[in-house]
Amino acid sequence: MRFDVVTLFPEMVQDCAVNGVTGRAIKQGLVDLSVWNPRDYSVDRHKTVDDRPYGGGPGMVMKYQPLKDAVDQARQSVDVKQVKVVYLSPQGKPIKQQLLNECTDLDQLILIAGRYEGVDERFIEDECHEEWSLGDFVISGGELAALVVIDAVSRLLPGVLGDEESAKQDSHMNGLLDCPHYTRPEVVNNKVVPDVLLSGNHKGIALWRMKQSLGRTYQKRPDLLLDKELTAQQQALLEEFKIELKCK
Ligand code: 4GX
Repeated sequence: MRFDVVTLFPEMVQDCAVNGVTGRAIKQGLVDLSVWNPRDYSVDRHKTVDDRPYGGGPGMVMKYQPLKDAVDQARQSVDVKQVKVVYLSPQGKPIKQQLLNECTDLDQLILIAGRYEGVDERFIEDECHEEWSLGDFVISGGELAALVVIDAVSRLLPGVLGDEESAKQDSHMNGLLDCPHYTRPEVVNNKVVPDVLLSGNHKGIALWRMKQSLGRTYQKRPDLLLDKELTAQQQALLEEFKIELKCK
C-alpha cells in the first residue's frame, strides 16, 4: 500500500515513519511513503503557501493552488485504482478502528496535513474525499494525525506484523478492550498472577481472557458495548464478571 502525505514539514513525517513497525514495513516493500511539500508548488518568488483570511481575523489560511498541485503530483506519481484523499482536522469524522480496517483495501491513501488556522474550504470540498479527526482536541498541525493513520493502517497489512504480534489480538479489533497481561515473576507487590494463566488449560485461558475483555469494556468503556451484539456465551461471561466484581 502506498501513503502520500502533503505537508509543509516533510522531514517530520519521513523521520518519524522510518522507525519501528512502519519503518520495517517500508524496508520490506509492503508500504511506500512519499511526502509532497506545497511550498515546492508555490508559483511566486517568495514561495508563498498561505495568505490572510477573507473577512479578517487572526491567523493564516493555506492557499488552494499549492495544495492542489501537490495532491495532483501525488496522484500522478502512481497509476493505481483505489485512491482516497483525506483531510485531517478537528472537524472530521472521529477515527475508529473500523474506518482504518476499511483502508487496507486501498492502493493509495493521500493524507493532507494542514498548518495555520486551516486550508481554503474550496480545497477540502473539491479535492478531498473525506475529513477525519483524531479526536476532540487540537494539535498544531496534521502531521502527527497523518502519522497515526499510517501507523494504524500499516500494522493491519498482510506480512507487516509477525504471527506472534498479530493485530487480531489488539484492543478494538473485535470492538472490545484487550484483556490484562502478566509476565514473570509470579508475585509482584503481593499480587499473584491469575491461577488459570498458569494452568495450561487453553480453553479455560481463552474463556478467562474473553471474560476480562468484556468486563474491562463494561467498566472502562461501556459506550462500546452499546454498539456490539454479544453472543449468549459472551453475555454469560459478562454476568459472571459482574458477580465476581460484587464479591471483591
Ligand atoms: N485530528 N489539527 C489540522 C489545521 C486546521 C486548522 C483549522 C482545520 C481547521 C487534528 C485532529 C488537529 C489541528 C490538524 C489543526 N484544520 N487533526 N490543523 N484533532 O487538531 O486530526
